[in-house]
This record gives sequence, C-alpha cells and structure tokens, in this order.
Amino acid sequence: MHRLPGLANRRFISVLSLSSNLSLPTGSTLYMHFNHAYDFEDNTLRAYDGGVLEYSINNSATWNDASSLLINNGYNGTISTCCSNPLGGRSAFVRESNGYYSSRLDLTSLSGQNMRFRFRIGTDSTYDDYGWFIDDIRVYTCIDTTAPDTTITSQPLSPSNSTSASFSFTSTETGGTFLCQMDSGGYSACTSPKSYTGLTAGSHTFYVKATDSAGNTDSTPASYTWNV
Ligand SMILES: [Ca+2]
Ligand SMILES: [Ca+2]
Ligand SMILES: [Ca+2]
Ligand SMILES: [Ca+2]
Repeated sequence: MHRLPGLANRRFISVLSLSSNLSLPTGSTLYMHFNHAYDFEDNTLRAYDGGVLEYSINNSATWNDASSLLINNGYNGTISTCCSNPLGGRSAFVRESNGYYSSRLDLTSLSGQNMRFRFRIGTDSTYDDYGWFIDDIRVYTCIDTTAPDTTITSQPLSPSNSTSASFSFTSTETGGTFLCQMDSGGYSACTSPKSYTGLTAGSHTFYVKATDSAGNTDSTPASYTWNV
C-alpha cells in the first residue's frame, strides 16, 4: 500500500509515479485497476485539495490526464480554483471516499505503447487532510475463452433438383474463420458463401463451424441435411 500524504506542504504537488515504462501488448483489451481510499481537504463549499491520475506515452516528456480512460469510478468532483492549488479547476478525486473502493481504466487505446503513470495530489495554500492511500495496482488483459456460435443463413431447397449447392453462414463474432465439411469429407477452411458441385443423388449434410480470433471453435457446428 502506498500513501500519498496530503500534508502540510502548501501549494504542493505530491507524486507517486512508476519508475519505468510499462510495455503494453497489442491486440488485446487492456485494463488498469487500483484500490484506493482518500480524504482531501474540503468543506461544504469547496474541494480545496484533490488527486488526479496521469499517464505518459513519451518517457515522461508530457503527461495526459487519465479521465477519459477512467471507465469505472472516475473522478468525483473538481478542485476549487479559490486558493492557489496548482491543480485548481481540474476534475479529480476530491473530498472523502469513506473507505477503500476500486477504480478501473480502459487502456485498450494505448495498446502497443510504452506507458508510465503517476498519481498526483494538488494542495492549496492552507490546511490538509489524510491524503490518498493506493493499493493493488494491476494492469491486465482479458482473454477471450468463449466460443462463437455458427448459423447457416442460406441453403438449397430440399428436395433439390440441382447437383450443386451453395451455403451462406455467419458467426456471432467478427474477425474469425470458418471450417466447412460436406458429409463425412472432413473439415477444411472456407468462407461464406461456400459452393459445392457434382453432388450425387441422395441425402447430404453440410456442416460449418466458426473459430474466433482467439482460437475458440464452436463445439456444436451448424448443419443442414437435404436431398438431391
Ligand atoms: Ca476531507
Ligand atoms: Ca489544503
Ligand atoms: Ca470468443
Ligand atoms: Ca454452435
């Protein structure tokens, strides 16, 4: 647990920052999560002190406020411009959290970047409160473990008087691939529409199953049985 004191240094900025860059992977849904509790100077009129979260993607040359990335439990107020707080006027965590809770950022827009972040407290010219307690900072990605489902959207009539057949199909997920099989011929890669020719008279069954971009394959292929 890290404590950023909201202490008696006046018109002060107190910083907790990461000492090295985080290399964010590409092609994933990325999140950052942290637990925190805070008590900043305030009264019924104003939030005099407060804390912000910022990130840099250029080795700390410039810093951006993370407010647009905070998707769960973001800033809860604005620091007053009354009393020389260096962060006056900015949206921030202010007043009291009344215990620990968690906030979450969606970092997907920064995937592939080298990111650094920092927690900053801005205090005004007088008074203070307990400060900001920050714990369990995690940057993580969510792995897709859910298979798509496959649907045949067009097929031949049954019975059919044609020895050829064409099928269209869709997946519940975009960006994946399909495997098709005619009767017991084995699955092979295919795209929609898939056509077959030279079918013999009798009963045939077409099967198709989708695989998503994470490699999960529909375990219950869609199928269609008809008579030629
Ligand atoms: Ca307070
Ligand atoms: Ca203060
Ligand atoms: Ca999936
Ligand atoms: Ca299925």
